[in-house]
Amino acid sequence: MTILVETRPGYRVITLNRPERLNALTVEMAEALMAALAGAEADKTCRAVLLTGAGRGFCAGQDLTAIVGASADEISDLLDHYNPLISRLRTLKLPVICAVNGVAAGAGANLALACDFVLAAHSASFVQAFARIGLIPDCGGTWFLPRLIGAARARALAMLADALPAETAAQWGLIWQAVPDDRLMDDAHGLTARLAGGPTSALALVKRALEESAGNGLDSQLDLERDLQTEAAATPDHAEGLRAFLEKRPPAFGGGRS
Ligand code: T3D
Repeated sequence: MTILVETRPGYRVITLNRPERLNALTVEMAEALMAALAGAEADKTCRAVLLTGAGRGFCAGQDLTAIVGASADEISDLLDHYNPLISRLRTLKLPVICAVNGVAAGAGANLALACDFVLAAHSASFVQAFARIGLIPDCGGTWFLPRLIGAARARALAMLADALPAETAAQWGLIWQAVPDDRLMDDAHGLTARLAGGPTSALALVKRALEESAGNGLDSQLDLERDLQTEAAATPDHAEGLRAFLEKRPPAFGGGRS
């Protein structure tokens, strides 16, 4: 099995599972990931997703042994499998937390960056390895990098292909947090459980608003916020949030979603 899926109360854990190749990506794996994300979204009891890797690496990007001898067209056809996966992560109506347990290279780094929260172990690193093999960052790398860390740092990571240690990645704002190795999975499960207990529909709308902001001017974004706020205001979780405030107790969000 190239991925493992585990159900926890309120959320699912998806583990990339080719540890002998640092969880390098294959088409089969991308398809399994797409199916696992669809399954998580279809399950109304699932309110968040945690993505991580088995073994000492998170994901070493495209499995290079699978593209030896492939034509340029065959290589670019791979993106027909990977691009939908990146889009799916961005539009999934659930928070996705990525626990980067080791090196995240090439498409593996950008798979992590497509998630809503990235927590990385101090020993982990992020490598836009593409230039090392004469390719350009794909799987959203050229979109995520300048937006997250600015043009100068994006250019350096993409063109030099040096490994960026997790702690620097967190200082630069590329990821949410770098944590000691022995705390990574506890912290990642804690964050995922916390988000799974949140107002699921509102969190999905936050995700959409932030995503669309990248292509909007302020006036368009204000219009979008009004539309999405109308949707959020109609959810039972909004009513519960207000009741909890007035009753001076923590909210118990049901997370119902359409
Ligand atoms: O255009 C397209 O559509 C194509 C898509 C492209 C998207 C991409 O992701 S391109 C970038 C592909 N990834 C890379 O170039 C990274 C290759 N890997 C590395 O540079 C290094 O392995 C790492 C820096 C990630 C980690 O180094 P290290 O020293 O910790 O581990 P290692 O010894 O190199 O790797 C351990 C094993 O995993 C090793 O196998 P072995 O010798 O024990 O049998 C190694 O060959 C294997 N491995 C690592 N990365 C890949 C891989 N096998 C296949 N594909 C890999 N990407």
